[in-house]
Amino acid sequence: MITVLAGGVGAAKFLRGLVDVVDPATVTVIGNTADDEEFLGLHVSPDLDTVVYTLADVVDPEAGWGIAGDTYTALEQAERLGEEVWFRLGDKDIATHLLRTRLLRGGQTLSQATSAIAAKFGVGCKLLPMTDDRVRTVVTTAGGEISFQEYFVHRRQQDEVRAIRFDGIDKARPAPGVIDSITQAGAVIIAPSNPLVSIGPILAVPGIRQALADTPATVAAISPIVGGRALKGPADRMLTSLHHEASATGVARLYADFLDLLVLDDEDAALADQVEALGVRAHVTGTIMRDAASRRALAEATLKAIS
Ligand code: FO1
Repeated sequence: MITVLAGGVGAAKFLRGLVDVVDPATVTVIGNTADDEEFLGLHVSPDLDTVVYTLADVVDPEAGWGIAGDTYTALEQAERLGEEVWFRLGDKDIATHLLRTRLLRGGQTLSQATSAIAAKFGVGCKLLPMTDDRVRTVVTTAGGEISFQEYFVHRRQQDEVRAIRFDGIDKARPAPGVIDSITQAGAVIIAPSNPLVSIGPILAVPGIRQALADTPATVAAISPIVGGRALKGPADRMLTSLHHEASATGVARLYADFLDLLVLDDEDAALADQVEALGVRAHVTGTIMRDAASRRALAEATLKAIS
């Protein structure tokens, strides 16, 4: 059994490759829910949905999120009615949020709603939110605190990030199955996602980081930083402004207390010694996921390095 800690687009691509090389039924995904937000009165779980849509092969391949070929009729009408529409919810995507919101309002947990949605999309992996409790990433910029999606989408990641906190994290409990999926896994993989705002909230849920340190399984991570740059999104700038190093070594340092193995890109081969000096085994391979073949190759290389 393989457990994967996942953020959004990078994680989803890695998972798409992974389920090409192993039986999806042997994979459990623990998804970040600190990016969740209410839009138009609907509960949106962007990272969980990105994983579902990618594994179901319906994701918009350009954006990496949302549904391919979606239309925006509902959003255009919402705008006419004076709603805020900077978060682009497509018509088909809205159907997912309607379903999730109905299930939550009917008393189901986010775990139950997520499992129902994943099943309807034919996803063969087990998909668990990190927690059923409300946790929200709050970003401090020069202008004060703003929500994660305000920073990421509305303000297009242009602000320097001065601090990050996860509202609600102290009282959050790991969702059912999360701790067992880590302690009983054959391998745990941290997907190539932003270590601060995608993996960071998962690690901050009380008990999860300790489970990673305690599990007898090999814990591997794939660096989302290649040649000092984030493959997607603002992770490199965020690492620097928060006084971390924007490099594979910087990523290894953030995970060093539980990490056994870091997979880093060929371009960063010279950093392998620095990573190993942290007590983390380094495995150098191609990590850029351009197409189905490279996604599969990264999954295969990661599994081989683990075994
Ligand atoms: N990202 C954007 O950059 N702009 C959007 O308008 C946007 C809408 C959106 C709608 C549904 C969804 O599931 C994801 C969406 N995302 C959008 C992506 C999302 O904000 C980020 O990928 C994650 O929160 C960061 O992992």
